[in-house]
Amino acid sequence: MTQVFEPAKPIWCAGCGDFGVQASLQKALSETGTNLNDVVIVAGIGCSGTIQNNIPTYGYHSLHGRTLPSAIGVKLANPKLTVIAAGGDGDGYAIGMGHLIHTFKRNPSILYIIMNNETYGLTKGQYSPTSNPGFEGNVENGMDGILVGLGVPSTTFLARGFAGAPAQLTRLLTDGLTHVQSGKGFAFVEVLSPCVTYNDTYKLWKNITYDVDSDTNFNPRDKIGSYTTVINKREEGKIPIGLIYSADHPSLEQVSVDDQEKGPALQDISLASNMDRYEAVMKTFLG
Ligand SMILES: Cc1ncc(C[n+]2csc(CCOP(=O)(O)OP(=O)(O)O)c2C)c(N)n1
Ligand code: SF4
Ligand SMILES: [Mg+2]
Repeated sequence: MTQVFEPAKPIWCAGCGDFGVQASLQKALSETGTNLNDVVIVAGIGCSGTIQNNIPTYGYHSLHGRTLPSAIGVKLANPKLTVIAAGGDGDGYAIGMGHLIHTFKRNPSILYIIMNNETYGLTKGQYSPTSNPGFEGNVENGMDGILVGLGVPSTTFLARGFAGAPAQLTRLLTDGLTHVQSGKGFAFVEVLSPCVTYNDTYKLWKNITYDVDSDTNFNPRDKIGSYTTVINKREEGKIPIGLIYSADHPSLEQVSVDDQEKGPALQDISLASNMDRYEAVMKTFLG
């Protein structure tokens, strides 16, 4: 008997930016003609990570900060899947930061969405790596994930959207999906997604976002120009949004999976079918 997965109802507070992220992601999946049976969403721990319960794709709720290594494992096992990793700024920029840098470096064709609300929403509003000084006793300046991505030579796709600008967000997620579905590598989309309960930033972000997509002098293929714009706008107190950088570099699955049409998850790995190879391996151990 075929069992059909019924998506859950979102558990987010009314007005949470994550509703906008989910709506835009669902539109982007539809606009790219993606078959939801071929999608796996690997989610982090946090309010944002519950997105994987609400969309009728395959889903995996990972450990806190471990979305990217889990998502890379799924992609390498079956490169034909569309793999989406999703989580919060705490998940991706605090406990998961080491994985983020190495994922830029490895360039697997995975779409990664960080829902940045500049706080740990699920654990009731502590400061996070992106929080401003003064928020909940924070004394440190916030970091910018886009600048981290620009610092890694093999980065291929960097964008930032805003839950309060849904048309642009849908376009960025559509472009990110197209990037990963063409096997071009890692597509990183940070979304400014306000936490209305612990850090309501809708009005502030509406005023301080700077849209590079509307700047006719801005070229996302020019790395130095992207760097300069992000740094200069940050110094002016603005947050750049839009497609910030795109480049070409071989993807992880291109350089590491022998047969992308038939990744390890699709091969017959039973002992009976692989006895010759098993015996050959054992001979190398036993001499
Ligand atoms: C290993 C581990 N450390 C800490 C926690 C507690 N914890 C759960 S969610 C979270 C942070 C959530 O913030 P974020 O990732 O920004 O997601 P949001 O809820 O804001 O969407 C923390 C610290 C945990 N679950 N596991
Ligand atoms: S606590 Fe904040 S991040 Fe979590 S669901 Fe509510 S508004 Fe969204
Ligand atoms: Mg958060």
